[in-house]
Amino acid sequence: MFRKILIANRGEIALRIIWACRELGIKTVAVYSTADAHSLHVRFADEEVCIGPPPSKDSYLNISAVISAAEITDAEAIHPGYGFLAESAQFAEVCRECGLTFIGPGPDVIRAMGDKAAARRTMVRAGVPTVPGSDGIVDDVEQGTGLASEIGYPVLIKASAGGGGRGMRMADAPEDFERQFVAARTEAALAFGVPDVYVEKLLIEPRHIEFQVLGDTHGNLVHLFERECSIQRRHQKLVEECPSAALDDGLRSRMSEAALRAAAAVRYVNAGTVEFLLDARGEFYFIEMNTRIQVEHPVTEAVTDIDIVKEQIRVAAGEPLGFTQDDVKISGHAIECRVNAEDSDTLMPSPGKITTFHPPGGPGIRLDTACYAEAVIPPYYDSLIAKVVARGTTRGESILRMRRALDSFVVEGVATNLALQQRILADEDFVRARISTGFMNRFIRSRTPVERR
Ligand code: MV4
Repeated sequence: MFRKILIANRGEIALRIIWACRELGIKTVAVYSTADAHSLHVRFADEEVCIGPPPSKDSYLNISAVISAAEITDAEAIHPGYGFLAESAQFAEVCRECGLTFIGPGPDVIRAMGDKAAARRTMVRAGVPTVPGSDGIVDDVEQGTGLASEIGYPVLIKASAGGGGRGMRMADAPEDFERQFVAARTEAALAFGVPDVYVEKLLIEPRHIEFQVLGDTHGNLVHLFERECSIQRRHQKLVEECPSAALDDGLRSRMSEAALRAAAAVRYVNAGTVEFLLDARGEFYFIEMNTRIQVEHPVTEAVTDIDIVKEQIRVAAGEPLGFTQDDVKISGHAIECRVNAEDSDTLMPSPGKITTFHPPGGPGIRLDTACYAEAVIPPYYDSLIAKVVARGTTRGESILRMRRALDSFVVEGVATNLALQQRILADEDFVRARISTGFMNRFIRSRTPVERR
């Protein structure tokens, strides 16, 4: 096992990784930008290294600064958390060249799944259902319109280097295709440095269902069931739950089998997430695989009692998984609400100093946060204040616990989306689990400015 790990991240996920290291008896090194000098991840790590000024590109994204910090502190491994360098194949490669263990899959796997068009091809060949669409990238308008007519409009044109909803354009009809195709390529070149796009049939208001997988270096691969992540706004997830009310045992086992086949196709090692869209007819399709720990991993931990971050560290150290597929059972139900420093109505970010911070607690509540009274939410990074996770015996009980927890969560000094989360938890369609990726649009639009005050 590792003696010392450097955590190349900040905020609640850096703290989450520190707690896992503590329980494993591993020393920790925090890195921080000057904006985070007073952050809790810095206070709770055994050592800390300042790696630069506030902008991410000069600190948390600065590969040489992070590697230097690992070298001067004699760390053996680096946990990247989520975001920042977590899905940088180049960073994973540099770690390897410097004799540091990157806690995640190898650079080849990160690259293979980061190229979304190539990932689609890999999954088609592995027999994993994908959305009807192109076999790899589409180079020219003629090829694109030909394909789009075959699969039928509307279609989505997606950036191959994108993912998570970044760089998508819809074409409604043939006369729309060229304009959207050119726009998608231009935006992709600008945003990702690569113009490549691929085409998929647009599914109407699907559900977003993802499967957590874990692989070790001994060839063991397991899944930890699904997360329902359909409640999103501008591709930012707001509420996640496990299990999904949309899956019965038959569909769950077919989807988990597809998730394992997807991971096995690239000999996946460490924690990963296989994303599917599920349409109203109950058909599911692979869309992307994420090669990192995800923000919403606690809902899976709450119902499986498996510490995913500890398992990530164990398998990165070459140990076999501590359990088999048969050992993994869902017990009860869990919901996560992301509490952000953003206005409930305008959804505008609201960085600043937190003046009052009364965290929720009590039976069935887990709070993942790096905030405290007097903490500052800097404007440079994401606006996550806390993840509130409610576990209950049933979905109904976790909803009741979540409402109670949100009620008792007091954050002053910055605007928060707590009121929006309360409205979602009180929504009749949400309570009846009638949700899809269209939920938030309808939800926001259905409120008049007067109601919103
Ligand atoms: C889609 C889709 C409909 N059809 N692909 C957005 C995030 C990225 N991972 C994929 N996304 C979508 N891909 C096809 N062929 C709809 C979305 C989508 C979406 C997906 C999951 C959760 C929320 C979403 C919101 C809008 C669009």
